[in-house]
Amino acid sequence: MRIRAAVLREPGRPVAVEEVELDGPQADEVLVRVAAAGVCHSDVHLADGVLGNGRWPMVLGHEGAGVVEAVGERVTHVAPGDRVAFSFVPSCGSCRSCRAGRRNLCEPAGRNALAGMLMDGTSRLRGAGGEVLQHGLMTACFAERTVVAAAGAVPLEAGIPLWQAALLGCGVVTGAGAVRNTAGVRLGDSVAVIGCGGVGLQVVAAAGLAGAGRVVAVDRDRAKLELALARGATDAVDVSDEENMVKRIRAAAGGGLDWAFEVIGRPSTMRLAWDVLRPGGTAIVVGLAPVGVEVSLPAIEFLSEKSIKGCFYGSTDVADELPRLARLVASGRLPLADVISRVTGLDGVDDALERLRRGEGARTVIVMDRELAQAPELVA
Ligand code: PAD
Ligand code: ZN
Repeated sequence: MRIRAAVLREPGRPVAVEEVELDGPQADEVLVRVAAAGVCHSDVHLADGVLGNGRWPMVLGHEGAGVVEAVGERVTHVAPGDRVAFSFVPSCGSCRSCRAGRRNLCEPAGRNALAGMLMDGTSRLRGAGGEVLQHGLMTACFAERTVVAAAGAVPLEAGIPLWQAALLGCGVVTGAGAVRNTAGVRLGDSVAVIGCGGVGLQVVAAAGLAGAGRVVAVDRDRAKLELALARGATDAVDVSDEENMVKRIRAAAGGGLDWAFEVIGRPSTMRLAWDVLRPGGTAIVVGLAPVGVEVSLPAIEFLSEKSIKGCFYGSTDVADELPRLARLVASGRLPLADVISRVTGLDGVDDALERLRRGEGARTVIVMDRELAQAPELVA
C-alpha cells in the first residue's frame, strides 16, 4: 500500500515527507495505523548520522501509538481495532539475554534495529524508485501506517488518548525504567537529573513516584527547569552558567547524591553526574553520545565505591511494564500532557528535529490522525 512517511535520505539533508510503499505484515507482524508519534533526541542523532554509517535511507520515528489494522497469522496478543503503543525492542524471548531476564538487551532485536530491518532481517518499506528503506528502530512511525514485529505492538487499555500514549514507548519506558530498574531508587534517596528534556522529565516524575527524598533537576534551559519543578523536582539548578556546578548541585541536595542520571549524551555532563555523587553513589547514563566519543573519570574515586552504569531502554521488559505505566497515566498519577510542548502534523518532523537541536521545548507530538489520536488543534 502507499503511505506518507518522513524519510531520512541522508544526514544533513532535511527529513521530508514522501509517498512510500509499505508491504503487508508477515506471519509474526502487525500492521498499525499510526495515530501519533513523539519526536525524541535519538531521532536527531539518527538524522545527523552520528550513530553509525549506513543508517539511511530510513523512515524515522520510534515512539508512538496507533490502532491495529491487520495481524499476521501467528499473532494472537492483538487483533484489528486494538489500541497499541510501540516498543522498539520487540524481544525474541529465546536468545541468551532474553532467557536471562534482560529483554531490553535482546540480541536479534539489537542486531536488526541497527540494520534498520524487522526481526527476520528484511524491510517492508520501499521508496518511489523501488529502493529498500530502513525501519527506524524497528518502528518507523513517522508514517501514516507501519508494520512492526508482533512484540513491537503493546496493547493499551482504554483511558489514555493516543496523542499522549505516543510517549509511552520511548520517553516514559526509558525514564521510569532508568529509575526503577537500572537504578533502583529507594525511599528517601537523593537524585540528580542532568538534562530535563523529553526523557529527563520522565526520570524526574519517576524519581518522585519512587519516593526520592530530593530530586534535583539540572538543565541550562529555565523553561525545562520550571517543567521539572511542576513534575515533582524538589530543587532546580540552572547550569547555563557553568560556574560551581558541582557545588551548587550538591548544595541543593544537602551533600553528595545517591544517584545522578545523565540524560543528555555529552562527556562533560557524564562527568558532572559522576562528580556530584556521594561515596557509594551511582551515575546512570541514559544520554546517547555519538559513536567514537569517550568519557574520562578520576580513577582514584573508584576507592569510594562510586559506580557508573549504562542504561538502554530503562532496562525494561516492555510487554510487562508498559501497560503498568499506562495505568499510572490513566489514573492521573503520571501526567504526560505537560511535557508535550507542541502538537503538529507529519510535515512538521524536520522542524521538530531542529527545535530539539536548539534545545527548545520538550516533546513535539506528530499527529497523523487527529480524531484517532483525540488530539488538540495542530500547530503548523
Ligand atoms: P532533549 O533534547 O529533549 O533533552 C535534552 C535536555 O538537555 C534539554 O532540556 C537541554 O536543555 C539539556 N541540555 C543540553 N545540553 C546541556 C548541557 N550542556 N547542560 C545542561 N543541560 C543541557 O532530548 P531527549 O530527552 O529526547 O533525549 C535525551 C538523551 O537521551 C538523548 O541523547 C537521547 O538520544 C537519549 C535517549 N536514550 C535512551 C536510552 O535507552 N538510553 C532512550 C531515549 C533517549
Ligand atoms: Zn527515543
